[in-house]
Amino acid sequence: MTTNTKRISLTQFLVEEQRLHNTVSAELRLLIEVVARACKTISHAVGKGALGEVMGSAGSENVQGEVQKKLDVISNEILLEANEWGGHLAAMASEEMETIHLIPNRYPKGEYLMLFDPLDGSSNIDVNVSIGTIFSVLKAPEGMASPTEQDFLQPGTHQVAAGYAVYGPQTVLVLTTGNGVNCFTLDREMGSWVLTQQNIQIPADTREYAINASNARHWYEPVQRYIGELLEGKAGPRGVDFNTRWIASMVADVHRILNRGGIFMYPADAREPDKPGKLRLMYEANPMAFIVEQAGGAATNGPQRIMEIQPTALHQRVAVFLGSKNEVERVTGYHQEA
Ligand code: FBP
Ligand code: AFP
Repeated sequence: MTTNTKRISLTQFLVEEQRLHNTVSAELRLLIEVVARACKTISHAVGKGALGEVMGSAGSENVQGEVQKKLDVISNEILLEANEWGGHLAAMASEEMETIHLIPNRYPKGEYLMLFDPLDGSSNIDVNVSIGTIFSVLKAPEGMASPTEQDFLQPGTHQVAAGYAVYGPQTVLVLTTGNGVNCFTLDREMGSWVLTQQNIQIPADTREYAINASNARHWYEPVQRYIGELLEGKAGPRGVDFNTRWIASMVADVHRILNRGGIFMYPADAREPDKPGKLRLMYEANPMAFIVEQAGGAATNGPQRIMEIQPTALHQRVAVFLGSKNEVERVTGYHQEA
């Protein structure tokens, strides 16, 4: 990984990506720039906190029956508005909306579909802990007249771009177009994204893991076995002590792992046997899996590679194990044995 690069803007970076890789079209480049601009606006709203009347509940529920925070709703609107008019998208889907959002007839339509979680880490919004935005871009099927939900149900391997923004002590944007992973930091004075980390690589080994341990009594055997080993520390099979890190914002936990390794887990558990985990395949797991794999890591739902799952519903949930390759392979092996 290279740090402290000379000052390269997101625009310059994307223009160069377009020249180098035929997978990055002018439309895709402009789409990413629009998303990045929307993330800047969300960052500004998040930064205002109590001064901006953006805190607290919006008094509504999303399709999953979760209480929406004002910032969830504001961020969703910012992303929809920013991306409607550019002509790059055929339709959008959001974790906060029941069904897909078509581009209004007054605007031209493009060849891409975008899915997003406008504000990830809801429980941290009101307590000034890092939160973020996650997005995933797919190609719309060729010859499609008007997009339907079915057009979005493509496996993660079909993603042409994915990224996330973290609104933390700094605002950063992490991006992949399938050619490695790069990170941009928001220069708040200049209002521009500056390339600050190039070709990020996740170490294959780690001594850090992230899981909500309060659910331990509900975990299935492969997770019990794996975490049991980590807790044994020096006496366990790895002969080293492990450290827990759980921020409860997937964006922030993944960002830490991207920077110094680790394994993030949100398993399915015995509380609701029909519910395969908490996180959403299309808005959270697929884009994060794409980023993590592009950074040399791995991502599975236990037995299977996340990006190869054929989605069956827009808001489908999935178990998630991602990060440092050797640890993900180990816990994946335990699921396959079971
Ligand atoms: P939201 O979409 O409601 O924010 O849920 C996703 C999430 O906040 C993840 O970012 C995070 O990893 C996880 O839920 C935290 O879950 P828990 O509340 O069990 O710690
Ligand atoms: P520092 O002063 O080195 O940051 O340590 C304090 C602290 O980071 C505190 O803020 C945390 O609650 C705690 O340490 C975390 O400790 P673990 O490393 O044991 O999780």
